[in-house]
Amino acid sequence: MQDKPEAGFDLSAKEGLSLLGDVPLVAETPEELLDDETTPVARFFVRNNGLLPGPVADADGWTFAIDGEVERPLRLSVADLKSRFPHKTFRMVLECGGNGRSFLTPKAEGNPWTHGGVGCAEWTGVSLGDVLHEAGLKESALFTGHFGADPDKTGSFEHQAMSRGVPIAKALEEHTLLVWAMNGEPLPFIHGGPLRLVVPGWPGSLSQKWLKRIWVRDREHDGPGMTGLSYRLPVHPLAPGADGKDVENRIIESMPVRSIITAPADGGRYPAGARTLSVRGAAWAGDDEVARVEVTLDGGATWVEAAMMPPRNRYDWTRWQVSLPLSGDGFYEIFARATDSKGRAQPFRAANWNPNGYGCNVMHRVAVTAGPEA
Ligand SMILES: Nc1nc2c(c(=O)[nH]1)N[C@H]1C(S)=C(S)[C@@H](COP(=O)(O)O)O[C@H]1N2
Ligand SMILES: [Mo]
Repeated sequence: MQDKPEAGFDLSAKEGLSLLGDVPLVAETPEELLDDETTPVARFFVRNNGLLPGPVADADGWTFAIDGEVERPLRLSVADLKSRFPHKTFRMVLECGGNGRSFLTPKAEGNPWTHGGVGCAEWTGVSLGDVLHEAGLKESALFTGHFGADPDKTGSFEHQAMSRGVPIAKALEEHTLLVWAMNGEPLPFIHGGPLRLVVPGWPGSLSQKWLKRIWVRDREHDGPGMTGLSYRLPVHPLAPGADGKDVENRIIESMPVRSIITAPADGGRYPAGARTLSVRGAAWAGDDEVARVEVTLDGGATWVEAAMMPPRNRYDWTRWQVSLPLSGDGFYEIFARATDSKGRAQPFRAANWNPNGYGCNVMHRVAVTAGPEA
């Protein structure tokens, strides 16, 4: 990933990502590079909505504020977080709300993610709830508003590139973290270092990078990314291509169930006579659990259930693998379908068209050939 590096960031630190946009910087991970149990930083997708904030010399000295509907507004440094609150490390999925968007027809507005706007890293920090309790939530504390240090895409520091928030119950979940380390290393600048939020299971846009402020509010937050059609889905199914402006919609909370095939890679070749196909991947389901993953080689006529590795903690992804017999040489299309603990499975065909293209969890398809090309 070398083309047109954005000023201030060396893209050579990332391996094999596909650039979807350079200013703001947006890059996704090809599915076959998501084959690690824990996604390495070098393979973790990047999604910026604005430009980068200025360089940071002293990570522990970075401060952020908690204010609004609290008894005691706080200004804390990363060093304060490290010394005053219990440390938590969880491996958790971070996924862009638009992941899968490119599979919608007609094309929806926004970055054309395939299935690679996702990664699963070990995040270390403190529970946001522990800090909110220290600030003392008033009864009027209903919602959070998140603010970062990055300027918007015109370079203006007066407007937030993105400022979203969650109902207070989500903010108080143990797994909603203020994070300073990723995979055991100081949180990289491009991923929001020195300090970011990780709000697992919900759209990645809630996981504010370069965190400067959490405004505790007495109503739903209304920053950029909270109003209009942003992160909203129509309540009643829309005809594909409709403008969706005057219909009832609701904000996306938990992300839908999804699986990706991380091996083999699309276009894989096997020697003539190969009779076993070993397939593996990852699956996750927003706030819910993955109940099962199944794989088909015959367009869904028959399915084989994959073996799943137990997730390490809530919001971790589930790694899965399965060996399938091949009846002979030839061309095979592999589809993987995950089902969540509420019985919802991924569709074969992109459904729920919406103008901004959120929540498209259509099944991932990988094609391979055994023996000579047919
Ligand atoms: N300050 C700030 N935080 C942000 C964003 C941003 O543009 N600015 N983008 C959000 C979006 S849309 C996503 S999907 C995730 C991506 O996190 P990553 O770049 O570490 O993968 O960051 C979120 N946090
Ligand atoms: Mo995103």
